Amino acid sequence: MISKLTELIEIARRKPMCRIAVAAAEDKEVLKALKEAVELQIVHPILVGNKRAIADIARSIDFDLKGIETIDHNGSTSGLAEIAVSLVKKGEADILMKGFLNTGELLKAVLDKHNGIRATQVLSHVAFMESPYYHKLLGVTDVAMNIAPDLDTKTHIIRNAAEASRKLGTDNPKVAVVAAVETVNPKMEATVHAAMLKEMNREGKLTGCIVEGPFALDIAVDKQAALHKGIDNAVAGDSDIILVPDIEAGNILYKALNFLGGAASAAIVMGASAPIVLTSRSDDERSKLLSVALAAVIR
Ligand code: COD
Repeated sequence: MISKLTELIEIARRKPMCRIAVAAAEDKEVLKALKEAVELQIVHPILVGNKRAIADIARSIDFDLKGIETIDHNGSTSGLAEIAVSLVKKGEADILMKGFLNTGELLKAVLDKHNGIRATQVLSHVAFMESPYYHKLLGVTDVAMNIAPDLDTKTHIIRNAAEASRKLGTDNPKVAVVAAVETVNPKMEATVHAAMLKEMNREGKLTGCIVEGPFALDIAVDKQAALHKGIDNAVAGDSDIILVPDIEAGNILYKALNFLGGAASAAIVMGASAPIVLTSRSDDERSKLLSVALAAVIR
């Protein structure tokens, strides 16, 4: 079981190098992360974007692009996303990475009915967080793709995150479905969904993980807080994955952990024919490198 994000780099280095298609590669943090990933022999990039801008940034960070393919595209960012996605579709790349473009634009190209790379019913994002205040990696899902998932979509989000967690070595990940409270309140949809997801898990309709909830966040991550509230089960205080109610709650939790909580993170989108590195534009180079390593480990 992986407990520190840096282990991802060690594991990725032991695997054969993979090819990564980067949409809108003209981004300093993206290129810095790729430079390091190349030096560590984790990936071989194919850069898509404005060739001159890419070359200028590469020069400024001493990234030697010799032997690295750059596909020059100066048109729309949606066209650029389509080119990067097509490289994965044609089997010329093993990982897709978002550079300096809008998340929605890349995801639309990924989901396109004819030219996209959708491989399962629902694609979803999972971020693995390493917090100084938690005893293991914590998967948080979905903080970046599914906006307001219904119950069925949440089952797929759990499946995708659990699959990622299993690939990191946690056989039967513990999933906490979080809400504002730990009791079911019909006026709070997240609590109703949590109870239903737990029931589906008990009935064998949602397998490969242990689902509990509704939990307030403290119960999911702090055993003492859970015991104090009279909740004692395998998931309380020892969650591997947190399922958030919607993108707003998730994105705020993710950024609070990163910017206020001293956490490090690695994140990908699961459910496409290749893992997608989809870090936020404000994520630093380290987070981007860790996400590339995560994708290389999971693919
Ligand atoms: N998985 C599989 N198929 C999907 C998914 C999904 N998660 N989402 C939509 N689809 C399919 C639909 O079934 C439909 O067939 C087609 O795609 C279009 O569906 P729409 O019209 O709902 O989707 P879009 O193209 O308007 O938007 C999809 C996005 C993923 C772009 C959208 O949900 C989105 O903008 N998400 C938030 C992205 C974002 O801004 N993140 C910011 C945080 S970094």
